[in-house]
Amino acid sequence: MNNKIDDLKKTARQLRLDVVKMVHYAGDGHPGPAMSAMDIIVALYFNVMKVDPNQPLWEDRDRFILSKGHACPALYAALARRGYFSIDEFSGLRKLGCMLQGHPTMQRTPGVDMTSGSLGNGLPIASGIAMAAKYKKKDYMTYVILGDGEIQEGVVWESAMFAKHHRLDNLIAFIDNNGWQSGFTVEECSGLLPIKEKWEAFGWHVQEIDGHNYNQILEAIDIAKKYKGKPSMIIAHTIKGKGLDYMENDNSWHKRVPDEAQLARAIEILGGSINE
Ligand SMILES: Cc1ncc(C[n+]2csc(CCOP(=O)(O)OP(=O)(O)O)c2C)c(N)n1
Repeated sequence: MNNKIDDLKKTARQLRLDVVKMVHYAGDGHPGPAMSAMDIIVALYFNVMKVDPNQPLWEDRDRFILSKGHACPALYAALARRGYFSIDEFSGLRKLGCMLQGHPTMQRTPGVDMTSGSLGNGLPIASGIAMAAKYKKKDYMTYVILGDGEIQEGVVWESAMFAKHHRLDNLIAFIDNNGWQSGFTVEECSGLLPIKEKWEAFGWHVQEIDGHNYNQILEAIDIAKKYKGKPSMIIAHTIKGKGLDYMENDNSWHKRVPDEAQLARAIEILGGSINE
């Protein structure tokens, strides 16, 4: 168990540095949101999900939707390090015609199961994919990560009702509960709180975890997979910018570019090198 967790932590350090490099070279992007979702993405791609990077469209694969699509450098780093495409693609982030667009684009990037970026659409589509699995008697799971600010979108709650009504226990959603949205805290912007009670009221099986603790992430997924008759929501308490001292909980990093010194500091903190 400990080796497994150590490996995941090591992978997450590498992927966090990938994000810093990608955004630095692109001169644009959302590093803070990528860092808060990173440990869930690493747990899914490097321990949990049944996928085959050589067959990105394999019918029986588990599906993943990054509904908060602006955090896509984290997903791109995971897909590349998992073997879907070369890390050479990182230098093309956000460039016209390149594989790695500013938001996930399923027609362009191998391994991306849904085009996202317009907030709110991930859970509706994930629910449809999970429903399709039920109809086709397939046993793949569908995973989706939502932002806490994102769940202000009305369509999220429409799909919450749908998934409960159709007993989609093959659907596991996460809320990346970092407390922030683009400008302010979620609390300042809306009457969203309390989040847990709302999902319970919508009939979901709900768990609350530390979204940077791999034991808790893996255990919650295990429990959710075994729970029958309801879709699962895992509310993951996270830190925006997690992993870098200058970025943690500083929401100016929602969309901001690390300079040369900040890239060097990231290498110092996370290990690795500029060329790996
Ligand atoms: C429909 C829609 N409205 C607005 C935006 C612009 N936008 C991009 S990120 C963001 C904040 C999202 O906050 P949250 O879901 O909490 O994610 P975080 O970045 O804090 O992890 C907004 C409003 C968008 N992408 N889509």
